[in-house]
Amino acid sequence: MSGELLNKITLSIVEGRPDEAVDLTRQALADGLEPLTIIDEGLTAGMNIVGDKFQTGEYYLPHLIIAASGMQQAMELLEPELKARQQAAESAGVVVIGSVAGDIHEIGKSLVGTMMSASGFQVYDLGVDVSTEAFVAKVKETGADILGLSALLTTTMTVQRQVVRELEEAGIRDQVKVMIGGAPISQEWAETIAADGYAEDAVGAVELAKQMVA
Ligand code: B12
Repeated sequence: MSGELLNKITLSIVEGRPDEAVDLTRQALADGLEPLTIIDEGLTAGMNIVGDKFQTGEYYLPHLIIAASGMQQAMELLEPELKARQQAAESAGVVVIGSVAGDIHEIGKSLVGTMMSASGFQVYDLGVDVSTEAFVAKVKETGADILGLSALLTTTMTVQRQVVRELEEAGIRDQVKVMIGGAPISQEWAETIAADGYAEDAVGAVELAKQMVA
């Protein structure tokens, strides 16, 4: 039963019906499905198919925009549920997060921020297309323990390296752990640019953040 509902959520994203994605998400929550299951096996599964279709030329930019709108509206229902389920410990640490300059993909970055905040971290989400200077300034201002850098494009991955270098030049590289993520990112890339860690998804990001402040 739940598999069928999750498939319907995936289809509503792939076929561009945002209102239906929201209605089905509401139904899935009412049926007792876990928010993370709905995100991973319903919504994100749909976004990945949309991305593949875009890559092969079957879909165009408007398809991506409509799919993103469906997922974002569904996330508005899911975020409070995610927060309610996490056992927020006493302040786990301070996190600054954002999508790097030139990158306007925000859904995954926001999900990582929400999960961290639900796990007790104090999160400063700077949004998307964040300049390198703004990241460095916010780390200085907040004395952040962790800086999270999201990049969804192969062209913006390199900006993650620029931020790491800028932290070095500002003399604060050893005061903050840099965590990177996004679809094209890998552990190997983290090592190449001397970041402190990489996580594939929001659950992994929280685990890594906990290890980083331990
Ligand atoms: C939705 C979408 C868009 C939307 C974004 C809307 C929004 N408000 O966010 C819009 C339409 C704006 C868009 C635009 C473009 N997009 Co786009 N987009 C996507 C799509 C379909 C889904 C992304 C998404 O939201 N996924 C769902 C979330 C939950 O997953 P996620 O983002 O990967 O995040 C998870 C992990 O990566 C990780 N994570 C993410 N951030 C971080 C940060 C940290 C610190 C950590 C630890 C982990 C972490 O955890 C997250 C949660 O689990 C992807 C395809 C794909 N499969 O990724 C293409 C994709 C990323 N886009 C692509 C492209 C090419 C573009 C455009 C250049 C298209 C164009 N011709 O204009 C523009 C670029 C705009 C820009 N300058 O940024 C390509 C990138 C190819 C490449 N390798 O560079 C992709 C891969 C599609 C494809 N297969 O071709 N896009």
